[in-house]
Amino acid sequence: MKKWTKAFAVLVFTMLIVSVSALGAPETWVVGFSQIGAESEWRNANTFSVQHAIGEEPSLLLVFSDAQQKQENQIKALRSFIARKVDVIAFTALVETGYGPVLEEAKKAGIPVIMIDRDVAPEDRHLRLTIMGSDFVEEGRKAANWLGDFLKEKGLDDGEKQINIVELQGTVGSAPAIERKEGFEEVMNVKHPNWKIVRSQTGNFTRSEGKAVMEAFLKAEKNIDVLYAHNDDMAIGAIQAIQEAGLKPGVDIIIIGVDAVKGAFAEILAGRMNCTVECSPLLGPQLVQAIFDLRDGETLPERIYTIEGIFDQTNAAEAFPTRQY
Ligand code: GYE
Repeated sequence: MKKWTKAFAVLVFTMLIVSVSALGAPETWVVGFSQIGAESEWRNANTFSVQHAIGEEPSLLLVFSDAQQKQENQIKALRSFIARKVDVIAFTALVETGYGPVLEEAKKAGIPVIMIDRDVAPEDRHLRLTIMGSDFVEEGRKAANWLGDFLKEKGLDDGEKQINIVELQGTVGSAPAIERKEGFEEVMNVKHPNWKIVRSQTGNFTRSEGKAVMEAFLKAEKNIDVLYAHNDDMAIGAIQAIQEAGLKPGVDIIIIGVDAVKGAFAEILAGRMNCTVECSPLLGPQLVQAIFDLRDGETLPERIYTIEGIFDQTNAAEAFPTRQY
């Protein structure tokens, strides 16, 4: 082969390789994920799920930031993602309000924002692309409906005598705290006029604060029939307080939590807790799917809900072995 023919053949071959690999390999996307902290079993499972799902994808690069329960840290992280021109932002809002300006900045920079788990306030929702996660209002309704059925079945509610409920709320101003309260109260107001929330305070979704607040409730109230905790960690903390006060959790006081983490299953199986409403933290795979759809130019739905159940002493033992978190 003449020299120039050889050179030409090499050139054509190289061009072929380059174009084939450009066609085959997807463009690498940088994903900025702003997590709120590590306050509960749920949160740790959620962080792991996202890190793991993104880590498995060679065409995605994760930039992770933990706000340690401080909104200002979270806003700083979002601004650094924008400055660094990430391709997409995934973010859980610690509380609903206060993110308008930074979301405007992301929009101006042309960076799509996918909320996972906790949404921002209704007036800022036009600034983000979609939200994926649970229906917290529905979780509150499920908790109240479970309680209604349970009390009826045990003959503990004649519809007249007051049922005294104490409530451990999640982080003040966060979507799950607002909406789990709303859903529970909606059912209570419509169907159970004799139920009364006699005390309600935040335990910040943590075991330690759940315990401390329950101790205060027990000192202030003589007759507590039910504890409704906005998450399992607070319920588990409260169980300790109830035991230390010489009462039997799950028997003297009916206990309902939300999340369905393994710790709650252990309490239900030991008879110290009565029910947990499932809220799945395993959002990583669906986040990755949404990012791929976006990269492929597809339009994402406005809301992506996870499908969830409810567990009590009738089905916890059967479900326990297959639980992933
Ligand atoms: O229920 C709680 C966590 O936002 C749904 O936050 C989440 C909640 C979850 O700390 O355990």
